[in-house]
Amino acid sequence: MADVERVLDQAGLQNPHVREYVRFWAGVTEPDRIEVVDAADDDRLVAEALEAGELRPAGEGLYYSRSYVKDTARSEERTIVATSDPADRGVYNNWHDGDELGAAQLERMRGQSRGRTMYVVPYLMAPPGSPLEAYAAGVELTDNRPVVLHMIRMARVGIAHLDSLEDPASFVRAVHVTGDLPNLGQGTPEDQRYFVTVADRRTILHFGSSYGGNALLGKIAHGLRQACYDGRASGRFLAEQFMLLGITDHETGRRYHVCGGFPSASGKTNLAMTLAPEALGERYTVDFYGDDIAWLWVGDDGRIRAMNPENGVFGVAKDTNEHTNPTALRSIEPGTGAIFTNVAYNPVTQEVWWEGKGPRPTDDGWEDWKGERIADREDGDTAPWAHPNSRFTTTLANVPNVAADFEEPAGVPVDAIIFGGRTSDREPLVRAITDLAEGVYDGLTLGAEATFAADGLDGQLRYDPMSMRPFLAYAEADYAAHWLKIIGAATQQPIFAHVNWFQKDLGDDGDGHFLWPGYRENLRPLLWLVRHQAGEVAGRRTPVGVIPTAEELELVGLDLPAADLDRLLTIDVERWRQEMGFREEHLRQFEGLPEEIWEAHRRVAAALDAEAG
Ligand code: GTP
Ligand code: SPV
Ligand code: MN
Repeated sequence: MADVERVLDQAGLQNPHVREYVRFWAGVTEPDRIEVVDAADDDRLVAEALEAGELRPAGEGLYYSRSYVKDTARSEERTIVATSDPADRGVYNNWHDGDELGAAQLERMRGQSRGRTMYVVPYLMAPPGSPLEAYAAGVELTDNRPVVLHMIRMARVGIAHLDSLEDPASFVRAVHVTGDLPNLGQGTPEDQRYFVTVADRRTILHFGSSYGGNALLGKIAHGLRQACYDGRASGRFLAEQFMLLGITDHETGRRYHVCGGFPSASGKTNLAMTLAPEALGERYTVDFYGDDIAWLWVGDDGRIRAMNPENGVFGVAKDTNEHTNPTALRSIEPGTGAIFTNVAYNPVTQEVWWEGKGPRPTDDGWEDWKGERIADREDGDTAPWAHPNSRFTTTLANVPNVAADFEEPAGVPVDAIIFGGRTSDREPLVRAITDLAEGVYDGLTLGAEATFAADGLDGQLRYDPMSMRPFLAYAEADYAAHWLKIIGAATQQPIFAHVNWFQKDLGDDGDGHFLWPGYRENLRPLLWLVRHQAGEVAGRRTPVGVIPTAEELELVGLDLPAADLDRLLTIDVERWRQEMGFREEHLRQFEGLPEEIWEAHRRVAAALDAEAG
């Protein structure tokens, strides 16, 4: 067994609580070696990973990796939030008793790191100096080197982050054990995988994966699930699956900040990295703050402030190209240190490719995401070359439009909170909501099609409250109350809005095309929203919010069929009335939902009934 004390001494890791934690888990998982990681070790670790074949070269300072074929996305049914309080049982968090589950998980992990190295990865999920720093420190123990390389890109990594702990015992204990991936029965009744957050012990125990949110524990398990719990337990903040961006109007000199949640693989990265539409590019710029997580709190100025706790982007590769997201392509250019996972690879030319990147390459030698030579595949051209949930990993500093103040500890003031998702009918392009309870109600009733980011759920229509369904840590009714409390405490309330880039032409003779061109054009409805909030455009009042008139929407340089625009800015009252019944059923699941939310529901329903006459 590894000599824990010597390794920790050599690394200068003195925090006795961290030492005790490392010692304890090394005793459980029994690694052969222990190593303490700092971000400065990246070059050496990359070299070792290349040598070991865990990474392969994909251009200068670019790397390619594959995860095990049955380990390519988050597994929602294997993910559990456990506490000692049954009142934390929600509809979506798979609540279990923490003591019971923690003990079972420990047994599952026993001896499972034999023959491997345990990497000790101290990290911070916040810009240094953040008022929420007390909730941001963690130490991931992982027996997987590619996971370490991803953590170095996605979080701020180094033992220095442990020095500033006010309470030296207060760090998230995040243990990741890969397990014997080919023998875990993924997707069968004998499935061995469990991804557990024991939230009231600030302990995360993930076993049986090396991919994404299952394994990079700073990101989803700490940055969302644990922080969701801590935000409420402390009464101080919200942790949400939100993107965060800034808009500057160079004509007026005004600056706006918009954050918001769309379910996994539904456009957060694309929106936060977007460029202004070409015809508006002189006047507006968009700054990137974050694409997947935001923590929100009431600042000293009384406004809602937001920050991105992450240090990198774990972005969907599919359909990323010069038209849809040129900014993303710049952030993964040679020299950036980016890692591509589960895309197609050409070992001869060391290129990577994914569906929607551009024309399919014709050169010989390409391998699909599983490592099979395309030329040898039985399904030849029909099966995708890249996994639909294949991703790129790069640091925020590589994103060309990253905001100058992205590491500002005080965060940025939030002007607008938006919700959206893949909804092929009913939802208009944008509808603004000024009432707090109606805004929270809108988030709670976010209904959209699930995507390939969760195993086996692609295309299912489901409710996804605030886009947090897979990440909620406690009961939904309490979550709603916490939202009302935090946003309600602000002296200047952000405006809410629901947006939809995914409405389709589904009429009798419709061809199913997206009615809205999307991508960089998405700035147009956001501009309308911030102008509406400033009182510059009135919009048209509907039972479900205020929507733009065609004249108010900045459409210069956009050639949109009149019929499509009309549909994008119309409320189908009958379809909405039908939806209200589904919403009622959905909300009824949340026992003890604040009365304000039910009142908002009844107000919207009554307004729809009145409209229908
Ligand atoms: P996670 O990282 O999984 O939480 O997802 P995300 O919300 O950041 O998703 P992302 O921005 O990476 O988008 C995923 C997919 O949505 C990609 O395949 C995009 O091409 C597609 N997409 C994004 N924006 C638009 C849009 O405006 N219109 C259309 N039609 N597709 C879009
Ligand atoms: C998501 O699935 O919403 C992601 C990717 O952002 S993962 O980090 O794998 O959760
Ligand atoms: Mn996400």
